[in-house]
Amino acid sequence: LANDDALRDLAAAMNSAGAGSWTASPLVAGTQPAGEKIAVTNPADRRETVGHWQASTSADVERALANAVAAQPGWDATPASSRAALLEHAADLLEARMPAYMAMCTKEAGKTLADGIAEVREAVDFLRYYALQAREHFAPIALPGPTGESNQLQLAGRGVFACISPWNFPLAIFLGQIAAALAAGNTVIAKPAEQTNLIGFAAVKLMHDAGIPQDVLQYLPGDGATVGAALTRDPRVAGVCFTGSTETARLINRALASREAGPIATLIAETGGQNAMIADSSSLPEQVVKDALGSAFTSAGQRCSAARVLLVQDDIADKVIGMLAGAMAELKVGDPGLPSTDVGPVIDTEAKCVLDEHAAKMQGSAKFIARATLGEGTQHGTFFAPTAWELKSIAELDREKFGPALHVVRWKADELDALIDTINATGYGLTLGIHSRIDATIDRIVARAKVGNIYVNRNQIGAVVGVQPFGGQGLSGTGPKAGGPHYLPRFATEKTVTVNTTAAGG
Ligand code: TXE
Repeated sequence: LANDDALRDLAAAMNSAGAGSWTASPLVAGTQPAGEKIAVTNPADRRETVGHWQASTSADVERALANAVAAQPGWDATPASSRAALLEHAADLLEARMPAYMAMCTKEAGKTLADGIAEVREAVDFLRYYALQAREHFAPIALPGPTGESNQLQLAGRGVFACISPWNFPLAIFLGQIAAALAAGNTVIAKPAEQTNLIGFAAVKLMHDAGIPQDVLQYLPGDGATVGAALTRDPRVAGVCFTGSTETARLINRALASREAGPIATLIAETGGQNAMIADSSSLPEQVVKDALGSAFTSAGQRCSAARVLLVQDDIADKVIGMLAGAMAELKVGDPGLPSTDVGPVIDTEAKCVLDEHAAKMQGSAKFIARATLGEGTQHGTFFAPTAWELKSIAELDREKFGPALHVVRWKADELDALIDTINATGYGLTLGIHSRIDATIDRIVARAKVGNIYVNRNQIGAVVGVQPFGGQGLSGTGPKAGGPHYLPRFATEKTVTVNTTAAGG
């Protein structure tokens, strides 16, 4: 985290970044927005209007698709190095405009300053990484072959990609999806989550400012069930890149499969998790508590990588639970725009209701451990105080609770394999934390667990682009991993060109 002075400077810059006057509308080449204006309120104080957005009409969707189809061959023919240069320019612009984008992350998505910084940085990293990948993958590959023949493998764009993204990383995931699809030679129609239209609009504007043509990248804010569904059922869409809930990924899969015309579309989906952190009796309780707290409550628990269940071996469980309760009492929950705040609001009223209902259910069935205190001025926002309960088994949890709710389960030495099997049996396979100082135990868990990202003796959170490719398996996603070397090729088609070099002119 930056030091307090740096955060204060950023906060000051953010406050002059125009909150209240932000607007968002569809960005479709050749059209003027016509939809009704809808107010956007601040999750930390629902009385504050931070801007307005206009939903896309069906005419916008139609025009965007026609534009995207027409523009794709030209974009695909643009050298990969030129496409990469535009993405790199966008990364430079984003860095230069950081305070304004952080301000939007705070005012529209309720992000703390630390989360806002991380969000902008990750978006910059995605832009640069996929630019690098485009330069690397899109150079033709010469393949060995018999004398008298040359063989070459080339990559090309698939066509039109719909990028459908969530609200929890409204800049990083949103721009990451777009950057990968564009880098690979596709034209893109981007649909943000309903909760973060202002950030999505500003991100697409930035890409246009960087030189991405307006018909190559278009922006369609609107409901998933209308705008999102219209895109996924349209035969002109060759691929969908989606991050969000497992249920929506299934709906999109079904929509793509039931199309009777158009290409067999590609779906790249990254979905939720039911993530566990395992701590055995050799682990350091201080480290376990610090990492469990960081993983479960950073970003108000609204990260797909967040630990939802802390599984502690019984002989250190009392100590860990006691320390956890003590640490939770220190958490500062409140205005995300203040440098001292650890945990901000959850995204909307619906998310808060789901968490309140979960808390009511836990009250009847689980043992209460601790609840953080809500700070001053939180009564008008959608806040849920970070809370921890003790359960008898991980199987008591039904689906992922996307917020600052942590569950602790004790286990005995002879139960380790069964424990991993129970985690695997949830069907999700996103992240897993291991705290142990015994190499054989770590290796045993790593080998048996069916998950995408494993974190050993460290904070189980996020991933560094290009260093820790991120993504799950099973109910958690299709792969390939975002920010990894295999991601970009999935957005492309392969062409093998075989030439008889002995023929006249060959
Ligand atoms: O996701 P949705 P929500 C998980 C997490 C959370 C849950 C719900 O468990 O509690 O998802 O979040 C668009 N056709 N994650 O409700 O509904 C929608 O408009 C096409 C995990 O926000 O799946 C939005 O743009 N598109 C996660 C996007 O899908 C449709 C991040 C996601 O919305 C559509 C966020 C349809 N029929 C939530 N219906 C992670 N892995 O980080 C909706 N959409």
